[in-house]
Amino acid sequence: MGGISLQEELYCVGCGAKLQTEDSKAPGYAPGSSLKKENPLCKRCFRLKHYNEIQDVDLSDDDFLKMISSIAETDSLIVHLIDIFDANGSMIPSLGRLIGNNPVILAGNKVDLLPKSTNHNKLEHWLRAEAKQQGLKVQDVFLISSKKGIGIESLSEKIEEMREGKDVYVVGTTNVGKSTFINRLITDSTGEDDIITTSYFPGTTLGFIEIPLDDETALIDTPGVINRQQMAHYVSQEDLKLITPKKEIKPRVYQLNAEQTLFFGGLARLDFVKGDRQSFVCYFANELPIHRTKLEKADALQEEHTGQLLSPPDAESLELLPPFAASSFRIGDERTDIIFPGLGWVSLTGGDATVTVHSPKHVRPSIRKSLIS
Ligand SMILES: Nc1nc2c(ncn2[C@@H]2O[C@H](COP(=O)(O)OP(=O)(O)OP(=O)(O)O)[C@@H](O)[C@H]2O)c(=O)[nH]1
Ligand SMILES: [Mg+2]
Repeated sequence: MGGISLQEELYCVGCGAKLQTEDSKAPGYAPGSSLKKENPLCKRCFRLKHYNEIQDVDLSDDDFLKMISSIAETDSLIVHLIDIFDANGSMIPSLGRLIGNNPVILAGNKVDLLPKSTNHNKLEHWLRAEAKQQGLKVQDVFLISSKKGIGIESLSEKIEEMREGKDVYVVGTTNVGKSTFINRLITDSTGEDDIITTSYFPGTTLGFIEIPLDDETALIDTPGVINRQQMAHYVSQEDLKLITPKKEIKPRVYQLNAEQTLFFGGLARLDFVKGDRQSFVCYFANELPIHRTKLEKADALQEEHTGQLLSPPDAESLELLPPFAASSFRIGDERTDIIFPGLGWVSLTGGDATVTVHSPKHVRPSIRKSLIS
């Protein structure tokens, strides 16, 4: 017997893929029996939810972009979610092309990961300035934690005020927490937990998922935009788990003299080339090992020990990682953060310093005024 022919189209509540019973490798596959359930889940979501196991799907970056760019035709409100831990990597400068002239609220998610000493006002200002610099027009900026429920209430109120009875699309780069955010709103209003599938793997959501707001309008989860500059695409699943902070980051402080080097696992390296002895305060997942060495030994160490003493990367990541490129920064008196996208940042306490960052070619480092008060 062939697959069940469906009277009405059914979509997976976990990922938004159209459910089908024919091709077990394609998105939305579910055994016929599960389609009779109230909230049917595809096999991929089932396995993700229960075994934390990801099945690759045959959808390209372009397929997702095409889907998302249909938002340009709508009259709606956009919530552009970014991951404040990877703000540069998760902001979408070309958002306008995807969503047309619809108004945008920018929400920086995952604030629960920041150390207590972070100045939220400074961070908000920085996000505003960064958005402007990237040519992104936003009406308002919020800092939230979808996981811990921080800032959700004021953002919801703003959404309600600004949507003027229209649909709301939550868009963003993959993995910023769009689905977790919507789950949080569902939990707050209905008490039901974890309706939509979320995971630390990029590319979890595969289609639009509509959550009704009232009889006519909906809150819509969307698949993530894929940004090939994100570290997440160049490391194994195991390493991704390790470099993704899970709890509030505990800053690690190193007093460095010039001509010393810090390795962040073997995924990035910071050379203190020139300048006065000063503190280098490191904000990375607490599990990511940091090694200090002399600059003159750094090349050899990197050459010989990446993947062993300097790990992550594990063997699988070593195959995925692009070659390293070097960027130099001259830092003045002001407290400055050197950002390693997708990994974290290092805050320099001030005083002249010349540093060189070595990191995977497509994952470009940058600097900003320090966020610590
Ligand atoms: N610490 C922390 N982690 C979060 C937060 N929100 C989401 N996450 C985690 O970020 C990862 C990605 O979350 P998702 O909700 O699946 O992200 P998404 O944007 O829907 O991802 P795609 O569907 O792949 O585009 C998961 O491991 C979440 O647990 C948050 O506020 N704080
Ligand atoms: Mg999602």
